[in-house]
Amino acid sequence: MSSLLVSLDAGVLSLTLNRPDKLNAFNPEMHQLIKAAFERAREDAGVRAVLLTGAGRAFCAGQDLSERNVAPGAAPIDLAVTIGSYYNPLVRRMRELPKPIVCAVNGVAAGAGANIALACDLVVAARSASFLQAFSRIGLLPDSGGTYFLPRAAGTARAMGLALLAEKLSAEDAERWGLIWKVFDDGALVKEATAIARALAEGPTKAYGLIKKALYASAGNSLDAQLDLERDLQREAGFSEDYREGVTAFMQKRKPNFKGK
Ligand code: T3D
Repeated sequence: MSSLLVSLDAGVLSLTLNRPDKLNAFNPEMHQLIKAAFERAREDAGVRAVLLTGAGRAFCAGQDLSERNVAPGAAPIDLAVTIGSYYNPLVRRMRELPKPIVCAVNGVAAGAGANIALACDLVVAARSASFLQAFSRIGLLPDSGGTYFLPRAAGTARAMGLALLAEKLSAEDAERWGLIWKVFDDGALVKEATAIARALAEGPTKAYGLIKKALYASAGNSLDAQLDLERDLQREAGFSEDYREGVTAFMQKRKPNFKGK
């Protein structure tokens, strides 16, 4: 059975991390498959939104630690290699994808699994799900963007507490702290997340890509620079077919039929 399930339906590319016995921990095969899936998401015009979730009771437990269990006296593994070749490129690929990524956190999201969830554009979670910066429990620091996303979304005090104490954060607290968009009852998560992804897949894809660009640039920009960026990106949006359709539909008092162009 593949460690990543991939399917395309109604413009939504669904990606399901699929190593449930290991709580969907990352191994090299899963990294290769998710890389290929996000490359497809970028290249395939038929993909207008991505939905990422996990199989079984967990979303993802981060790195597969059975691959890190070195024998006493053996040389340590250089973690910069996997971070540089897998985790960092994945987070960059997700943030740079000019299409929206919805993450449905169906259970515990730990280690890199938590931060890959937070790297998605719109994160929803089951009420029973949780987020765990598990790293310090094994002598590491948060990676996969954790030290970037957490202080910006939750503030340094909360980011520090999560990273140092490595306590589980409930989905409801993650929502309250502004780390994620919404919590749904467990039984409703799949339906709600799919509905969100489908709605996005029917939307003005180009504008969504530009929204990602603008919002993700904001943290590093002055107001002046951000105003200039908004002007430049709005120019691009204004040249899109979907903008023309959006205004025409508004004037004709009908629902717009966006094509993602
Ligand atoms: O190494 C590099 O390349 C650098 C990059 C690092 C990125 C990272 O992600 S480092 C952090 C790695 N992840 C963790 O430290 C989390 C480890 N897992 C846990 O802390 C717990 O499993 C959870 C809190 C996520 C869930 O706890 P619980 O009690 O619900 O489940 P469990 O019993 O611990 O796990 C169930 C099974 O999944 C169990 O296997 P078994 O005993 O039934 O055969 C467990 O060993 C396995 N499992 C869970 N997480 C991992 C894992 N197996 C391998 N790797 C895992 N990360």
